[in-house]
Amino acid sequence: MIYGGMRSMKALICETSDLDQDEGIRFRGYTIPEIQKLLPKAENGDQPLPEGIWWLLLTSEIPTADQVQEVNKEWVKRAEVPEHVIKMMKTFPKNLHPMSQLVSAIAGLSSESKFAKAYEKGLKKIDYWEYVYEDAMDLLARLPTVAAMIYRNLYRDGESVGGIEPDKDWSANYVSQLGYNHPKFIELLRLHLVLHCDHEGGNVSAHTSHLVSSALTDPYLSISAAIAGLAGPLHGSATQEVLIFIEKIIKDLGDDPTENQLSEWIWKHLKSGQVIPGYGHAVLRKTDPRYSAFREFGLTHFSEDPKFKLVSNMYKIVPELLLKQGKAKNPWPNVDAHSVGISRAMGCLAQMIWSRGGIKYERI
Ligand code: FAM
Repeated sequence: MIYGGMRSMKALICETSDLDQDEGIRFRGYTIPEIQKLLPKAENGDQPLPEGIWWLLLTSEIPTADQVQEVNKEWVKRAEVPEHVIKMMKTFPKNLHPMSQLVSAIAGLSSESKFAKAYEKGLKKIDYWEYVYEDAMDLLARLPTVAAMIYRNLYRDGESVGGIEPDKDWSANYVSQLGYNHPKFIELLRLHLVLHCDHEGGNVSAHTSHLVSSALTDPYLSISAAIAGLAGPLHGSATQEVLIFIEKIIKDLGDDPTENQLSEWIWKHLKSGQVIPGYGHAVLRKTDPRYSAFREFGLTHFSEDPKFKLVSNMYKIVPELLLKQGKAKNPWPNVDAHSVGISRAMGCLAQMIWSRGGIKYERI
């Protein structure tokens, strides 16, 4: 089992979510459709606000609209990014991958860690979780601005991201800092940030932050380590791999290939020994319900988009080809087949706060 990557070895406790191989993820016991129904939405919005999933992961209670407002007000108050991190990000070269930039920027933010400062002054064990909570709130408040700065530095010639607008929620602020404002994009980002937030404790990014923070490394450095794990093409960067994969198909076959053309192209790709990004999973043995939620959103809002239709056709073709190849235990799409670091920080930090309530230094 160790050589096989410790698949299904029960070795971790996770308070915040539970992953069943046939049903998929439950956040504090709630399925994705339940979350979409029960969590507060923005005015005229149809997707849950990420501030609400953060409340749920931390407390196991469905928040009221006022409580969600409270979270957002706190994040608006705490959103300022220190000058030395902004300066550092401006020096990054264009060939430094955005995930490498995010890892460095979050590590640079550890100058602000209230946990590290309190620990130096003799913080009592019983109080660890409170300072991890403070750092978690400060980091989540700052992440969208950091991510938007990286995006603007790389793809918009370093244009200013602008300030945080107090009357906007976390997602709406993030979208405008990226330089967009389409209401459907804001809704899609809300869904994205909720669905990617947590996936139990055994995946690479969640386990990395759990392991690193068990040494009482501050939350900023622990999340920086987690994002390094998330940067792996078999994990979070599979989303980028999927985009590259789709662009390659479009380059070779155009954006409306027949099912036969698509099948032949993908089979050739498989036989070349490469993986099909966005398919398979180490635990799931069914279609990832996060994929289904994104697919629903696409069918509702942009069913005629050529790339959406191509992804839909892959859903008809890829499982059969993976079964035909006979290696993958799960031939179905995972979340990346449709859409990551900002959101996963919520789950890692919520687990970290609970772990500092009593889980010790990990040493296997
Ligand atoms: N395309 C081609 N081959 C695949 C495959 C895929 N989508 N999924 C699994 N396989 C292969 C796998 O490489 C292994 O081959 P070898 O025996 O030659 O090493 C074989 O099938 C058995 O693998 P498995 O036990 O079914 O899956 P694992 O638990 O080893 O790996 C994944 C799970 C996710 C790493 C694997 O499915 C994969 O590489 N998928 C493509 C990359 C991807 O989409 N990753 C994102 C996963 C997502 F959930 C996330 O973490 N965000």
